Amino acid sequence: MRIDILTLFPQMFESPLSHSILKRAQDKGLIDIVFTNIRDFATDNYKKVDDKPYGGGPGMVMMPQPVFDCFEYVEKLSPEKSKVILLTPQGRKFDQAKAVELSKESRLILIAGRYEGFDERIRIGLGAEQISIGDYVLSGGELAAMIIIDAVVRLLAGVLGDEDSPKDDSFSAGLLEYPQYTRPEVFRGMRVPDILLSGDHGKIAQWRRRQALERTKKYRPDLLKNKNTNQRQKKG
Ligand code: 4GX
Repeated sequence: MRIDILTLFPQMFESPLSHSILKRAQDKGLIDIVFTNIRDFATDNYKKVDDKPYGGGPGMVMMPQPVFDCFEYVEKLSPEKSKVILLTPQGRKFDQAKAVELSKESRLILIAGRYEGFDERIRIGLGAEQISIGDYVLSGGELAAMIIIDAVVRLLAGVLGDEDSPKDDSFSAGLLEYPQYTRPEVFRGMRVPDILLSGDHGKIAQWRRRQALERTKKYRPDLLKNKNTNQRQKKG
């Protein structure tokens, strides 16, 4: 998968992308992440990319010209068909189903904006899908883009080892995970449940399913309510 990121702050991505799974995915050549700085497409001497809103009001708005020029340049860098994503609070809320959907694309172009927003013509002109990572206001789209990259890349074939297959994740079954334990058997007086030490794999699997369901009921009942709806949506 190729991932292009249009941003005013490419350095913000350096640390998250150079550790652990995201680093390994790049080292193995499973993903190719390319940054393009929107500011490089500013045309005046001050490299200006924002301006005052028409009609007045506080804050600044991202100008259409640098974003359009940057986007058109990036699109031509590679021939694959791409899915264009704009990070914004007004987008559809990102979830695991969307991560799975995006993991099937061969190329993503993520646009991370700054300031109080984009000139509306950017939204209209680029034909981008708008995605929000949640109902809160960030100071820019960069962290949102990183969250999407992280959730998507770990789903790509070959990125995770066999042992930590994404099939076992919370949400892949629409439930939270069952409780996990590792050594020692007793820690500060707290014992590992006997069933996990029994060696009865059938019983263990049954216990885990039950625990996952109980936990979901207790902590995230909304997931159970949405479960049928989500499945119906998936089937179309
Ligand atoms: N989930 N923000 C984007 C600036 C902006 C506004 C409108 C383009 C259009 C956010 C979120 C988020 C704050 C990122 C405003 N750029 N992004 N930014 N929540 O809050 O994705």
